[in-house]
Amino acid sequence: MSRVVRVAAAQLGPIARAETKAGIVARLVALLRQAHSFGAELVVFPEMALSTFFPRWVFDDPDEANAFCESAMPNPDVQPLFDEAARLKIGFYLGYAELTEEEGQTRRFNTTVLVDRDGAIIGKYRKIHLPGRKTADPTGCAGNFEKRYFEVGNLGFPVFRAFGGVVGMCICNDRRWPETYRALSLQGAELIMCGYNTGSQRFGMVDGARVLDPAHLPPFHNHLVMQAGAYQNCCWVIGVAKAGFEEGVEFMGGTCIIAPTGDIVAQAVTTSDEVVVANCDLEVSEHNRRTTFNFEANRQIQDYGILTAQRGVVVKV
Ligand code: CDT
Repeated sequence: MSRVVRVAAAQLGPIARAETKAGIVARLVALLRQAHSFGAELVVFPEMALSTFFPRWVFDDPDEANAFCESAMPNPDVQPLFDEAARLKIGFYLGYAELTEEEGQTRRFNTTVLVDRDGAIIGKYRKIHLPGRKTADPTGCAGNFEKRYFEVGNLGFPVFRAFGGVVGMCICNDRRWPETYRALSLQGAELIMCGYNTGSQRFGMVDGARVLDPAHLPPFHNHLVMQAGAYQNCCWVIGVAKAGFEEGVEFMGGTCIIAPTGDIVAQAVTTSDEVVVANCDLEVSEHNRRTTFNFEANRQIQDYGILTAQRGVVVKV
Protein backbone atom coordinates (compact mmCIF):
# COMPACT_ATOMS: atom_id res chain seq x y z
CA MET A 1 0.00 0.00 0.00
CA SER A 2 1.25 3.47 -0.72
CA ARG A 3 0.03 6.89 0.38
CA VAL A 4 1.62 9.45 -1.92
CA VAL A 5 1.60 13.21 -1.58
CA ARG A 6 3.37 15.03 -4.39
CA VAL A 7 5.34 17.84 -2.79
CA ALA A 8 7.14 20.82 -4.33
CA ALA A 9 10.05 22.60 -2.69
CA ALA A 10 9.92 26.17 -4.01
CA GLN A 11 13.29 27.80 -3.47
CA LEU A 12 13.53 31.59 -3.66
CA GLY A 13 16.47 33.55 -4.92
CA PRO A 14 17.38 36.70 -2.98
CA ILE A 15 14.78 39.31 -1.96
CA ALA A 16 16.22 42.81 -1.96
CA ARG A 17 15.17 45.28 0.73
CA ALA A 18 13.66 47.55 -1.93
CA GLU A 19 11.52 44.83 -3.50
CA THR A 20 7.79 45.54 -3.22
CA LYS A 21 5.40 43.12 -1.53
CA ALA A 22 3.45 42.89 -4.80
CA GLY A 23 6.65 41.89 -6.62
CA ILE A 24 7.53 39.27 -4.02
CA VAL A 25 4.01 37.79 -4.05
CA ALA A 26 4.11 37.67 -7.86
CA ARG A 27 7.29 35.56 -7.62
CA LEU A 28 5.58 33.22 -5.15
CA VAL A 29 2.56 32.89 -7.45
CA ALA A 30 4.87 32.05 -10.39
CA LEU A 31 6.54 29.32 -8.31
CA LEU A 32 3.14 28.04 -7.21
CA ARG A 33 1.98 27.78 -10.83
CA GLN A 34 5.15 25.95 -11.79
CA ALA A 35 4.68 23.54 -8.88
CA HIS A 36 1.11 22.96 -10.03
CA SER A 37 2.28 22.27 -13.58
CA PHE A 38 4.58 19.60 -12.08
CA GLY A 39 1.55 18.00 -10.42
CA ALA A 40 2.28 19.08 -6.84
CA GLU A 41 -0.45 19.14 -4.18
CA LEU A 42 1.64 20.93 -1.58
CA VAL A 43 4.29 23.66 -2.01
CA VAL A 44 6.86 24.55 0.62
CA PHE A 45 8.25 28.10 0.50
CA PRO A 46 11.25 29.35 2.55
CA GLU A 47 11.47 31.02 5.93
CA MET A 48 10.55 34.73 5.78
CA ALA A 49 9.41 34.45 2.18
CA LEU A 50 7.64 37.83 2.15
CA SER A 51 10.61 40.11 2.87
CA THR A 52 14.32 40.43 2.82
CA PHE A 53 16.00 38.70 5.79
CA PHE A 54 16.02 41.88 7.92
CA PRO A 55 17.52 40.28 11.09
CA ARG A 56 20.91 40.59 9.41
CA TRP A 57 20.78 44.24 10.50
CA VAL A 58 20.89 45.78 13.96
CA PHE A 59 18.32 48.58 13.90
CA ASP A 60 18.78 51.09 16.73
CA ASP A 61 15.03 50.98 17.23
CA PRO A 62 13.99 47.31 17.12
CA ASP A 63 10.51 48.45 16.08
CA GLU A 64 11.97 49.38 12.69
CA ALA A 65 11.54 45.68 12.05
CA ASN A 66 7.76 46.14 12.01
CA ALA A 67 7.88 47.40 8.44
CA PHE A 68 8.99 43.92 7.32
CA CYS A 69 6.24 42.12 9.25
CA GLU A 70 2.71 40.96 8.48
CA SER A 71 0.07 41.92 11.03
CA ALA A 72 -2.57 39.63 9.52
CA MET A 73 -2.46 36.46 7.45
CA PRO A 74 -3.72 36.55 4.82
CA ASN A 75 -3.75 40.27 4.14
CA PRO A 76 -4.47 42.24 0.97
CA ASP A 77 -0.85 42.01 -0.22
CA VAL A 78 -0.69 38.23 0.14
CA GLN A 79 -4.28 37.50 -0.91
CA PRO A 80 -3.31 36.86 -4.59
CA LEU A 81 -1.22 33.88 -3.45
CA PHE A 82 -4.08 32.45 -1.37
CA ASP A 83 -6.54 33.00 -4.25
CA GLU A 84 -4.34 31.35 -6.86
CA ALA A 85 -3.57 28.42 -4.59
CA ALA A 86 -7.29 27.86 -3.93
CA ARG A 87 -8.02 28.11 -7.66
CA LEU A 88 -5.32 25.54 -8.44
CA LYS A 89 -6.29 23.40 -5.43
CA ILE A 90 -2.76 23.37 -4.08
CA GLY A 91 -1.73 23.77 -0.45
CA PHE A 92 1.32 25.60 0.86
CA TYR A 93 3.68 26.35 3.75
CA LEU A 94 4.61 30.03 3.94
CA GLY A 95 7.17 31.61 6.26
CA TYR A 96 6.92 35.27 7.27
CA ALA A 97 7.71 37.73 10.05
CA GLU A 98 4.59 38.08 12.22
CA LEU A 99 3.54 41.19 14.12
CA THR A 100 0.78 40.59 16.62
CA GLU A 101 -1.00 42.05 19.65
CA GLU A 102 -1.16 39.42 22.37
CA GLU A 103 -1.83 39.83 26.09
CA GLY A 104 -1.83 43.59 25.62
CA GLN A 105 1.64 43.61 24.07
CA THR A 106 3.01 44.04 20.58
CA ARG A 107 4.99 40.94 19.70
CA ARG A 108 6.97 39.62 16.80
CA PHE A 109 7.45 35.97 15.88
CA ASN A 110 9.23 34.19 13.06
CA THR A 111 6.21 32.28 11.80
CA THR A 112 4.93 29.89 9.19
CA VAL A 113 1.39 28.93 8.24
CA LEU A 114 0.11 25.81 6.56
CA VAL A 115 -2.68 26.41 4.06
CA ASP A 116 -4.98 23.70 2.71
CA ARG A 117 -5.99 23.12 -0.89
CA ASP A 118 -8.99 25.44 -0.51
CA GLY A 119 -6.93 28.38 0.71
CA ALA A 120 -7.85 28.00 4.40
CA ILE A 121 -5.18 28.18 7.10
CA ILE A 122 -4.84 24.77 8.79
CA GLY A 123 -2.28 25.78 11.37
CA LYS A 124 0.53 28.00 12.47
CA TYR A 125 4.00 27.44 13.91
CA ARG A 126 6.27 30.03 15.56
CA LYS A 127 10.02 29.40 15.48
CA ILE A 128 11.36 28.07 18.76
CA HIS A 129 15.14 27.91 18.26
CA LEU A 130 16.03 31.54 17.56
CA PRO A 131 19.66 31.94 16.51
CA GLY A 132 21.94 34.95 16.69
CA ARG A 133 22.36 37.81 19.10
CA LYS A 134 20.31 40.56 20.73
CA THR A 135 22.99 43.20 20.41
CA ALA A 136 25.63 44.28 17.90
CA ASP A 137 28.66 42.02 17.71
CA PRO A 138 31.97 43.81 18.21
CA THR A 139 33.86 40.88 16.64
CA GLY A 140 31.89 41.16 13.39
CA CYS A 141 31.33 37.39 13.34
CA ALA A 142 27.56 37.45 13.82
CA GLY A 143 25.27 37.86 10.85
CA ASN A 144 22.03 37.00 12.57
CA PHE A 145 20.14 39.07 15.17
CA GLU A 146 16.83 37.22 15.37
CA LYS A 147 16.93 37.29 19.17
CA ARG A 148 16.72 41.08 18.97
CA TYR A 149 13.48 41.08 17.03
CA PHE A 150 11.57 37.87 17.78
CA GLU A 151 10.18 36.09 20.80
CA VAL A 152 10.59 32.34 21.20
CA GLY A 153 7.61 30.64 19.62
CA ASN A 154 4.77 29.90 22.03
CA LEU A 155 2.84 27.30 20.07
CA GLY A 156 5.04 24.24 20.68
CA PHE A 157 5.57 21.86 17.77
CA PRO A 158 2.03 21.09 16.64
CA VAL A 159 1.17 18.47 14.02
CA PHE A 160 -1.74 18.56 11.61
CA ARG A 161 -3.73 15.84 9.87
CA ALA A 162 -3.53 17.10 6.30
CA PHE A 163 -2.50 16.13 2.77
CA GLY A 164 -3.32 12.49 3.47
CA GLY A 165 -1.06 12.17 6.50
CA VAL A 166 0.29 13.81 9.63
CA VAL A 167 2.52 16.81 8.93
CA GLY A 168 4.55 19.25 10.99
CA MET A 169 6.52 22.43 10.51
CA CYS A 170 9.75 23.92 11.74
CA ILE A 171 11.86 26.90 10.69
CA CYS A 172 15.54 27.16 9.79
CA ASN A 173 17.65 26.88 12.96
CA ASP A 174 15.08 24.42 14.40
CA ARG A 175 16.43 21.85 11.92
CA ARG A 176 19.76 21.69 13.76
CA TRP A 177 18.10 20.41 16.96
CA PRO A 178 17.15 16.73 17.28
CA GLU A 179 14.25 17.53 19.61
CA THR A 180 12.47 19.34 16.77
CA TYR A 181 12.08 16.15 14.74
CA ARG A 182 11.50 14.00 17.81
CA ALA A 183 8.77 16.27 19.23
CA LEU A 184 7.00 16.14 15.88
CA SER A 185 7.51 12.43 15.22
CA LEU A 186 6.35 11.46 18.72
CA GLN A 187 3.06 13.03 17.69
CA GLY A 188 3.02 10.96 14.52
CA ALA A 189 4.49 13.39 11.99
CA GLU A 190 5.26 11.71 8.69
CA LEU A 191 6.39 14.80 6.80
CA ILE A 192 8.22 17.82 8.21
CA MET A 193 8.53 21.11 6.32
CA CYS A 194 11.40 23.50 7.00
CA GLY A 195 12.15 26.81 5.29
CA TYR A 196 15.54 28.42 5.88
CA ASN A 197 17.73 31.51 5.31
CA THR A 198 21.29 30.39 6.02
CA GLY A 199 24.52 32.13 5.21
CA SER A 200 26.98 30.31 2.95
CA GLN A 201 29.78 31.47 5.18
CA ARG A 202 30.19 31.24 8.93
CA PHE A 203 32.76 33.05 11.04
CA GLY A 204 34.09 32.17 14.45
CA MET A 205 36.65 33.59 16.86
CA VAL A 206 39.83 31.56 17.28
CA ASP A 207 42.54 32.98 19.56
CA GLY A 208 41.09 36.48 19.20
CA ALA A 209 40.96 36.40 15.41
CA ARG A 210 37.96 36.14 13.10
CA VAL A 211 38.23 32.88 11.19
CA LEU A 212 36.06 31.59 8.38
CA ASP A 213 34.71 28.04 8.71
CA PRO A 214 35.88 25.70 5.94
CA ALA A 215 33.60 26.39 2.95
CA HIS A 216 32.28 22.84 2.71
CA LEU A 217 30.91 22.80 6.26
CA PRO A 218 27.79 25.04 6.14
CA PRO A 219 26.14 23.18 3.22
CA PHE A 220 27.29 19.83 4.64
CA HIS A 221 25.73 20.59 8.03
CA ASN A 222 22.56 21.81 6.34
CA HIS A 223 21.95 18.44 4.73
CA LEU A 224 23.46 16.40 7.56
CA VAL A 225 20.93 17.56 10.16
CA MET A 226 17.91 17.18 7.91
CA GLN A 227 18.96 13.76 6.60
CA ALA A 228 19.62 12.54 10.14
CA GLY A 229 16.30 13.99 11.32
CA ALA A 230 14.46 12.22 8.51
CA TYR A 231 16.15 8.86 9.09
CA GLN A 232 16.00 8.80 12.89
CA ASN A 233 12.36 9.79 12.93
CA CYS A 234 11.04 7.96 9.85
CA CYS A 235 9.84 11.21 8.30
CA TRP A 236 10.02 12.97 4.99
CA VAL A 237 11.81 16.30 5.38
CA ILE A 238 11.34 19.15 2.93
CA GLY A 239 14.12 21.75 3.33
CA VAL A 240 13.65 24.94 1.34
CA ALA A 241 16.16 27.76 1.04
CA LYS A 242 16.16 31.45 0.33
CA ALA A 243 19.38 31.46 -1.69
CA GLY A 244 21.89 33.66 -3.44
CA PHE A 245 23.31 37.12 -2.71
CA GLU A 246 20.79 39.14 -0.71
CA GLU A 247 21.84 42.63 0.38
CA GLY A 248 25.51 41.68 0.02
CA VAL A 249 25.30 38.43 1.97
CA GLU A 250 25.27 35.04 0.32
CA PHE A 251 22.65 32.51 1.39
CA MET A 252 23.23 28.87 0.60
CA GLY A 253 20.79 26.97 -1.60
CA GLY A 254 20.63 23.22 -1.20
CA THR A 255 16.84 23.04 -1.22
CA CYS A 256 15.96 19.37 -1.10
CA ILE A 257 13.40 16.68 -0.46
CA ILE A 258 14.63 13.94 1.86
CA ALA A 259 13.08 10.49 2.19
CA PRO A 260 12.75 8.70 5.55
CA THR A 261 15.74 6.60 4.49
CA GLY A 262 17.81 9.77 4.75
CA ASP A 263 18.30 9.88 0.98
CA ILE A 264 17.95 13.17 -0.88
CA VAL A 265 15.48 12.38 -3.66
CA ALA A 266 15.26 15.85 -5.24
CA GLN A 267 17.57 18.84 -5.00
CA ALA A 268 17.69 22.35 -6.45
CA VAL A 269 20.70 23.09 -8.64
CA THR A 270 20.59 26.91 -8.63
CA THR A 271 20.56 29.71 -6.07
CA SER A 272 17.55 31.35 -7.77
CA ASP A 273 13.79 30.86 -7.84
CA GLU A 274 13.47 27.14 -8.58
CA VAL A 275 10.97 24.34 -8.00
CA VAL A 276 11.81 20.69 -7.41
CA VAL A 277 9.21 18.00 -6.78
CA ALA A 278 8.98 14.46 -5.47
CA ASN A 279 6.34 11.88 -4.78
CA CYS A 280 6.47 11.42 -1.03
CA ASP A 281 5.04 8.03 -0.09
CA LEU A 282 4.07 8.37 3.55
CA GLU A 283 3.92 4.58 3.91
CA VAL A 284 7.54 4.07 2.92
CA SER A 285 8.75 4.40 6.50
CA GLU A 286 6.21 1.95 7.98
CA HIS A 287 8.70 -0.90 8.06
CA ASN A 288 11.28 1.15 9.96
CA ARG A 289 8.59 2.44 12.31
CA ARG A 290 7.68 -1.13 13.20
CA THR A 291 11.28 -2.32 13.55
CA THR A 292 14.47 -0.29 14.13
CA PHE A 293 12.66 2.89 15.09
CA ASN A 294 9.69 1.40 16.88
CA PHE A 295 9.67 4.09 19.57
CA GLU A 296 7.34 2.19 21.90
CA ALA A 297 9.40 -0.97 21.85
CA ASN A 298 12.92 0.43 21.75
CA ARG A 299 13.13 3.96 23.03
CA GLN A 300 14.86 4.21 26.42
CA ILE A 301 13.64 7.21 28.33
CA GLN A 302 16.10 7.92 31.09
CA ASP A 303 16.70 11.00 33.13
CA TYR A 304 20.05 12.25 31.92
CA GLY A 305 19.53 15.44 33.85
CA ILE A 306 19.99 18.92 32.52
CA LEU A 307 23.18 20.77 31.70
CA THR A 308 25.24 20.55 34.88
CA ALA A 309 28.73 21.56 33.75
CA GLN A 310 30.27 23.96 31.31
CA ARG A 311 31.55 22.11 28.29
CA GLY A 312 35.31 22.13 28.25
CA VAL A 313 35.44 21.97 32.04
CA VAL A 314 36.55 18.59 33.30
CA VAL A 315 34.27 17.31 36.04
CA LYS A 316 35.80 14.68 38.31
CA VAL A 317 33.47 11.96 39.49
N1 CDT B 1 17.61 31.86 9.87
C1 CDT B 1 18.31 31.02 10.65
O1 CDT B 1 17.77 30.43 11.57
N2 CDT B 1 19.64 30.91 10.42
C2 CDT B 1 20.50 30.10 11.21
C3 CDT B 1 21.88 30.63 11.24
C4 CDT B 1 22.67 30.01 12.32
S1 CDT B 1 24.35 30.08 12.01
C5 CDT B 1 24.84 28.45 12.27
C6 CDT B 1 20.55 28.65 10.75
O2 CDT B 1 20.50 27.79 11.62
O3 CDT B 1 20.70 28.37 9.58
